[in-house]
Amino acid sequence: MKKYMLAFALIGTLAVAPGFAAAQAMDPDMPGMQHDANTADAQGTGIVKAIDTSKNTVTLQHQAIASIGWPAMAMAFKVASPELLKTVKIGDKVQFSLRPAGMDSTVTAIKSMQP
Ligand SMILES: [Cu+2]
Repeated sequence: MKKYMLAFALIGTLAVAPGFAAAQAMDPDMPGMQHDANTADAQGTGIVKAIDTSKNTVTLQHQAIASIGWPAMAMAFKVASPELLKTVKIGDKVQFSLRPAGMDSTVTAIKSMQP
């Protein structure tokens, strides 16, 4: 009896392992995984409240961003490139693109809107 149970246990392990490995290998290609930042960027609008070139951040009073479920708020964002901070000034109304990651979200593009 013990021999049979061991055999079943081994067969069970062998049957499950390949499926588990395949599922893990497929994860990066599953829809909804945001491994390609460009296609996942959210769009927002807001007003520039502060610019910090030493920390590479811009503080935005932004409108709600429905696509990622964010309410309107003021917060500091890292910018993808220091060059982005040169294109806007405090008080500007801006459109921006965002790579969403909670409080670590990064602004990937920003431009002043025409008044
Ligand atoms: Cu925010």
